[in-house]
Amino acid sequence: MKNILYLLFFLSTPLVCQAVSAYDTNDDGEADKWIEDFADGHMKITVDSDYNGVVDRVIRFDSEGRTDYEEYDFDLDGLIDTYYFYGEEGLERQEIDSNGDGKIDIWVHLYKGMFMKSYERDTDFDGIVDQKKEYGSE
Ligand SMILES: [Ca+2]
Ligand SMILES: [Ca+2]
Ligand SMILES: [Ca+2]
Ligand SMILES: [Ca+2]
Repeated sequence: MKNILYLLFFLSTPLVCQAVSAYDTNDDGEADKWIEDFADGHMKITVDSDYNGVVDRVIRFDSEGRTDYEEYDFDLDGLIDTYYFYGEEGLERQEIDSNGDGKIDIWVHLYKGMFMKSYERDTDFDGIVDQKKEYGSE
């Protein structure tokens, strides 16, 4: 499921990037923050927050400046472990790799950007959801 979402994400992204700006925020001579402006007005910020040369944070903004996608490597092991997907009402879904094996094992669905609608978990990390909980949606 995660791969399909990813594919759609990239297919909906214009392939032509207008401009990339690289920044060296800690003055060590290596770029650690990149800002890309795309032809359709959206923007992407990529950050290497611990300056080890490996990107650990990506944030995308739509043409109106609203966040529409984020990914983080919170434990800085080089693998992205948390993804945020945004819709019209703000944050819609969070996907988490809680054991650092590179595979999502928690899916959280939200409404109105902050209320939990439901979640699914793969508690034994075999790739199959084994726990689901639904909350009220309104
Ligand atoms: Ca730097
Ligand atoms: Ca890093
Ligand atoms: Ca990680
Ligand atoms: Ca996992």
